[in-house]
Amino acid sequence: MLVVAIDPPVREEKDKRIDILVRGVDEYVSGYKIGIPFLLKHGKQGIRRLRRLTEKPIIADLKLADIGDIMSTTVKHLANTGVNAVIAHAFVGYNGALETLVKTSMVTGVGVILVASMSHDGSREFIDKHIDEFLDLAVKAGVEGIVAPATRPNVIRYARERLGGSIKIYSPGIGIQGAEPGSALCAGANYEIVGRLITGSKNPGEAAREVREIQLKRWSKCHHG
Ligand code: BMP
Repeated sequence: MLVVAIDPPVREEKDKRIDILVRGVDEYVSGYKIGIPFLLKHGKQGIRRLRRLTEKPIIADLKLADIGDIMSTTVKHLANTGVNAVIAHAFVGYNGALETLVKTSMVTGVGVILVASMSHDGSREFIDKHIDEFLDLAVKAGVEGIVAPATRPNVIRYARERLGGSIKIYSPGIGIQGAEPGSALCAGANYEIVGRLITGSKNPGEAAREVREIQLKRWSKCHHG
């Protein structure tokens, strides 16, 4: 239900910070999402260290958007680090791009999550205008999940209706970006991605526990009245 985004931690003072963060939040989370800042700062060694700290899934949010061969090579570099999935943009299309990425994913076991819509306002300028095509592409490519924004729950509801139940929805935008914990889950998301609300807290473990508690309360309210 809760995926922590480590971008890296905002309050990071020393490398030890990641160890402290993971030890504090691990029991409350379903997985971790690491971004390009994490990779640039800590490298593949950092991902391997994170892998040793947790058994939960790790998503590499590289927002891949390239020709298939380059995306495939990138995933092969990540495959031996313990990463479980990568995030890619949908707008690159299937032929010569996502088709190759998905084939590599089958060989390496690194799943693919596609960006169907984003949490910032500018997503409406271009990305959201193509949401139908992106959702169809997610089904055609057989990806494991999509990203849809907690900041616009109507987009999550639309995606859930169109996708049915088999593709997971990962939803960022909780906390600092304005959405309430649990609101995306109520709209049909499987996971809420939360970064700074937890990583920027003095006590990340306590922050994660609180987010989880609010998620559960809201979720049980919207499902059982
Ligand atoms: P935060 O909870 O601190 O706002 O972080 C949100 C995380 O989700 C960041 O890692 C960001 O890269 C990611 N994200 C997002 O905010 N909006 C999107 O549409 C897609 C994302 O991956």
